[in-house]
Amino acid sequence: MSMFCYQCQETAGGKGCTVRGVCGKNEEVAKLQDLLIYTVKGISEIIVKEKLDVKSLGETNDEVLNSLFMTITNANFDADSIERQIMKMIAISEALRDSAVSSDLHDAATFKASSRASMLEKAASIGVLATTNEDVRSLREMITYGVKGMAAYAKHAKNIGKEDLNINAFLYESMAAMLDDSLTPDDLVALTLKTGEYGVKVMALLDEANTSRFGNPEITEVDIGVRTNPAILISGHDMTDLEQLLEQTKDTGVDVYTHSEMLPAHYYPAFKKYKNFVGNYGNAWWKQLDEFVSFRGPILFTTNCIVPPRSEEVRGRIFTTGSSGYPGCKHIKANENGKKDFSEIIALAKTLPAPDEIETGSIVGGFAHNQVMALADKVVDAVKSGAIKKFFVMAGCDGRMKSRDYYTEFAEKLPKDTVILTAGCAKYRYNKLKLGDIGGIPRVLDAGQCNDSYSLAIIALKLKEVFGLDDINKLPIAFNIAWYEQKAVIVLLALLYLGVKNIHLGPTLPGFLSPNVAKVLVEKFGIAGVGTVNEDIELFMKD
Ligand code: SF4
Ligand code: SF3
Repeated sequence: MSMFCYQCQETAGGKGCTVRGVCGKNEEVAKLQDLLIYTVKGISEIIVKEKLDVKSLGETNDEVLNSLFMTITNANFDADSIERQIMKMIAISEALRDSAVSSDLHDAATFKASSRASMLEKAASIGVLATTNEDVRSLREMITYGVKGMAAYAKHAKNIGKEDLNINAFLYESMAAMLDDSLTPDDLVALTLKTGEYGVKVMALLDEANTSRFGNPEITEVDIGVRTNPAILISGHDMTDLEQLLEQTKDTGVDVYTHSEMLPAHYYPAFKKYKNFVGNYGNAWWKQLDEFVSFRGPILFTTNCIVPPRSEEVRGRIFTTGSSGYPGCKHIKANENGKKDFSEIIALAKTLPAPDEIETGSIVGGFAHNQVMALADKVVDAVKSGAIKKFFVMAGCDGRMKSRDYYTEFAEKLPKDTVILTAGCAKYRYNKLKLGDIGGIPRVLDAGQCNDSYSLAIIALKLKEVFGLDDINKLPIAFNIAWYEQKAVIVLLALLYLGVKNIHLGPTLPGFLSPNVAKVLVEKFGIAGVGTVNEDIELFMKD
């Protein structure tokens, strides 16, 4: 077996990618990513064993977040940049080790590599399958994937200047624990829940970062058509990249459109002042192969999800920044003050045609916690009067599997007295359907990006309080979540930590769940997969 990865929903056969990733990740990149995670574990062990003060570890904190983020599905396919990051991490661990007193450090904390070949050789023995007990492996990987999602959100918050060092400390604690063979499955189940606890904290931190810098999301109609100016498409999740791009393009005659997970940027008041911030182009990430062709202008990836481009022409228009990367695509780095120079992208845009129109009209979103609270009386009245029978949290990711048509059909067939609460790119399965409203409340309320699932949890907790309930599970809210990559894992663990039971997870259950671990999730939390649309709606409406 040349590689092994089962971190995302599209893993081959639902079991693991062993030759090449369904995502397009090749063996070399997969192995280098495994090794990068190994360096994170080693550094974490030194920090934990030596009781180093996280406050004094500025650069290490940042590079560890970056390393974890680089290994998220569809974020970085560039072997060279992953190799450079491994070298950086080895240098960091050497520096930390020089002052260490512990003599029993794990191999992950002490290994060195000087060439790509030695890295690949090492990687062959330290990957996922190096943990032979399948339940321990399953729990270790679930925690690691949750931590990757946590790191991504922490990095976005840090880019806005917000940091909670307790989160960084937990990250070291959990990643060091991945090397500890004395931990039992029960210990690891407890650590999984603790990961969820920190998942809530990191999403709260990012919410605070976004809203304090860009204002509270508000109800917004976002245009999905095009204008006639040349334009740049921005994808991924990082708002600070968008902010800089808008500043640099504002008087240039170049328009800016969002793609996929960047759509919710339109809901923030701070971006509304830019006249060249036109609208959203296209759909969820996996449709980019066609949509980037018709967009015609440059595309800037700030994070996942990148799909390997089909043609050189499109590849030549793709730029990456932050933790993302793709071989042959220009990577824009920040300077020491965090500033990025996008002039090359803007210059390229000016030489290219305006986007082809692929649809017209608009979509509405911006229902994050503050906006929904402003409508709270209306919402509560609608529930009390019976106009709204049930809410369906359908947050999460989208993906290319045909079986995800389930979510479109589910949204279409839901009774008219129900409201969908969504966040993440899962929304593209139903956000352009004409599902109507209930007394002025739209039947699809989009809170924002996947991290804004936090808003949905806040809304649920608020409703619990308003209705005087002692248990979140007594609310008329059902959870039918779609997952794809590791940010969805941290969202899921956060919901479990908040006590949410009976979450349905689809379109398939994670390949990384061993039968015993899946059993624990079913018995302890009532986690279930999805069935047919009709059966599921009947089941949900019965509870
Ligand atoms: Fe396979 Fe997903 Fe891993 Fe890519 S990220 S190699 S598709 S499991
Ligand atoms: Fe989507 Fe990649 Fe998960 Fe942020 S953009 S939700 S899949």
